[in-house]
Amino acid sequence: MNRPMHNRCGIWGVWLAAMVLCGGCSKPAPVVSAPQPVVPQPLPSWDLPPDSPPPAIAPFDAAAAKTHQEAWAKHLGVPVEVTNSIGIKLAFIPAGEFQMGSPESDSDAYDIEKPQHTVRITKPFCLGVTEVMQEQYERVMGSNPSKFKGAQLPVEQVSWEDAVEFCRKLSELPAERGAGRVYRLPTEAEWEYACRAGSTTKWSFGDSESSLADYAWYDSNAGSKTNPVGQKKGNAWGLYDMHGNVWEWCSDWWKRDYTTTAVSDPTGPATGSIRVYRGGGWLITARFCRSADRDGLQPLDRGYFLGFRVAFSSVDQSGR
Ligand SMILES: [Ca+2]
Repeated sequence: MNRPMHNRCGIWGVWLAAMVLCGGCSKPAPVVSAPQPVVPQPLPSWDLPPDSPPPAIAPFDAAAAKTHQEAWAKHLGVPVEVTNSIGIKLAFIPAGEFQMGSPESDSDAYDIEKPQHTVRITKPFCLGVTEVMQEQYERVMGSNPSKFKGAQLPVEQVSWEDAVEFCRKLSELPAERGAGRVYRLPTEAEWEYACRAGSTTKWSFGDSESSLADYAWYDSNAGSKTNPVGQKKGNAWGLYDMHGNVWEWCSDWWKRDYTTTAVSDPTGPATGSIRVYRGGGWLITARFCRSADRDGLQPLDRGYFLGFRVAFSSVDQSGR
C-alpha cells in the first residue's frame, strides 16, 4: 500500500499512523491563522430560460429538495433516478446554490473547510446513489483490489487514477455510449452540494451526532470494516453513505484554502499533486464524517478506507 499523504495532519495524521496506514505525516503541520471575516461576494442573477424551474438555493428542507429534484428532472425529460447497464443507480441532482465549507461557529471544523462561501451549481448532474460496489468494479475492470471482499461492499484500495479509468471504461460500454452518458468523478463542490441536499448543518440530517448511526457506517458501528452499500438512511436526494463507509475520490486537485468569493461550478486548481477525497469512513469518528470535511491524497495512493462514486453531466432529453 502506498503511503497516504494527508493535509490535516494533527490528530488525523497521528491517528492514521497508528492505524499503520501511514509511516507518519510527511507534510508540515498547517499554520493556524486567525479566522478571516467572510466578505459576501454575490454572484450575478441566475440566467435561466423563462420556463426553467427555480434553482435549488439552500437552505431548503427535505420536501423542498424532492420538489426541486422532480421539477428539474421533469423539465429536462430525465428520470429522478436511473439504473445504468451494469446496475449502477444514479440520482438526478438539480441546479442550485449553497454555502460550501463550514461556518466559524462549527467548533469541529478545520481551517481547510473555511471560509464558507457561496457556490452555484449551474449544471444539473447525476450522481451514484451509492459508492461503486465491488461487483460493478470487477465487471468493468476485471479485477477487485479490495481488502474487504464482498460483491455489494464498496470497492476500496483504488487510486484516483483507477477511479478515473473505471469511469472511462464504463463510458465506453456500448449501452452507456448509446445513452450518451460520459462518466466522471464528481467535483468537490458537486459532492458537497449533493451531500448537503439543502442542509446547512454538520451532517445532512442535522447537528446531532446521536443520529449519525442511522445514516452512516463509522467507527462506532462499522465493526472495523466496510459494510454493504445503501443499508443506512439516505439523504433528501436519495444518496446513501455520503457520510461514512468509504471515503470518496473527487475530481479536483487539492487546494488548502477556500476562496471568499462566490463561484460557479468550481473545478479546483488547474494543477497539483494531491486529489481531494470526501465523506468520512468506517474507521473514523463522527467529526470526520461531516458534510464539509475534506482531505486529499496523491493520485496513485490507495487505502482500504478509500473508494468512489461516479457522476455524469445530465443528459438533456427534452430536445431543448
Ligand atoms: Ca462514503
